[in-house]
Amino acid sequence: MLHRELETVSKKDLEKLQFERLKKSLAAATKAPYYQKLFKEHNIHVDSIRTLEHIKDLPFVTKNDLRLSYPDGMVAVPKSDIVRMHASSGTTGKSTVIFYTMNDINAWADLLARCMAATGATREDVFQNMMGYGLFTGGLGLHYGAERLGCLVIPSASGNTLRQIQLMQDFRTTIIHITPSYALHLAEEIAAQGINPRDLSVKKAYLGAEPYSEATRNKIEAQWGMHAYNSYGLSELNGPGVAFECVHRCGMHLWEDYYYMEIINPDTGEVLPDGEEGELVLTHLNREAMPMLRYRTRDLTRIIPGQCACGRTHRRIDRIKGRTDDMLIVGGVNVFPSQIETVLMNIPEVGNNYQIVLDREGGLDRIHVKVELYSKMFSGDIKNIDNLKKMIVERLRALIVVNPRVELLEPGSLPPSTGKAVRVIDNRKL
Ligand code: DLL
Repeated sequence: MLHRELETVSKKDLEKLQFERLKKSLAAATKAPYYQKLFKEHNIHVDSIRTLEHIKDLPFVTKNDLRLSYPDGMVAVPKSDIVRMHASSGTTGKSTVIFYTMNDINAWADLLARCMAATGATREDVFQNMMGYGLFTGGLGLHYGAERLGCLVIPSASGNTLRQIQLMQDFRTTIIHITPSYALHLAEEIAAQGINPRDLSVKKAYLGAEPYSEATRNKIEAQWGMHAYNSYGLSELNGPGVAFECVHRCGMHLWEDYYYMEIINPDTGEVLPDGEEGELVLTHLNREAMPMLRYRTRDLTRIIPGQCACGRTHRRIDRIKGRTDDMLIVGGVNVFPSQIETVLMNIPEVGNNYQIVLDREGGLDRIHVKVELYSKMFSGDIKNIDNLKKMIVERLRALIVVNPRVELLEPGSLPPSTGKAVRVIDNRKL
């Protein structure tokens, strides 16, 4: 089926296609050691999944399962069929690693070309990709999609602000792919160069990889004089391209021929009806190397009832409202407070209390870690404190990638916990 037919497929035909593809995903999963063990433990026979509804009989998969099956416990194809890997942002070492066959890469590129076309992008567009290239899925994911659509792709990656501006001016960029926080920062930098971002040729921005509000979208659109489209995805489910806004920009079409979606009550696991807010759970319907079955995204959203004016039948999800775990996204990088805690608590000089403060300065996210030390540390040499600070910064940076500001404090400086400790103070106005 062509994309247009697939995008406007009837509910009945979609469900038929989903079920055919689900059976393939299940058959593929039985080749992966992780699922073999899981199915055995839960006494699941994939043949007993005889309708889409039966998907509820499968247990959920979590990020922790991926970590435990590191590096390749979820791989369902011979190693020689794998052509690429990516990894979830933020963590180093044993993070969540994702593998792709050539068919997976091609299907993903097709999907991203579909997303871009839904926003009105064409082969006439100049696409400047300001997302990180490398293990992060944001850069290469859209890169291949934009090429497939026939755009001129500028793989400028993130950072190097002055060069970004130069490229936008010299090659008359029409679409940018960027995190919302970098879009805010870049607009300020452009203005600082005496240029009005509205005078550039940028007409569209694809914003994603981190949470942001409708107010932030409005601000970015006003600063740049363009339309901004919300883009959602996660590494475990390929990366970007899971859900994308069309020209109507009223919720993101979740591509239901690629992903089977459920919204669950995060506490009970019960599947909720359209319209109710809960946690998004996704199942791959056409993945060879590493099919995810009922993956708990931890992202909170709802299915927007009703059909979109564009005529696409794939249901839309609302802007992500938050997460059911404590993962923070700092400048597009995923950070778990528990990782910071582990680093701190492995340092003997560190006392009992610490606090993580997040701020947004000039559009950029800053992470500030306040750490109480044991009192004996303050009676000694100031040089020791400096060295300790350097060591904490280095250890944190090695783990969470982003550059933290570390402040060492005397015991009792931070408000003592009177119940559930408030470890994270997020001052960013997302
Ligand atoms: O952020 C993939 C991506 C790249 C999406 C580029 C869009 C654009 P991860 O690093 O695995 O993958 O982080 C995934 O980021 O579970 C959400 O919590 C959050 N997230 C992604 N897009 C949005 C969005 C990429 N549009 C995690 N709104 C997800 C809110 C988002 N949160």
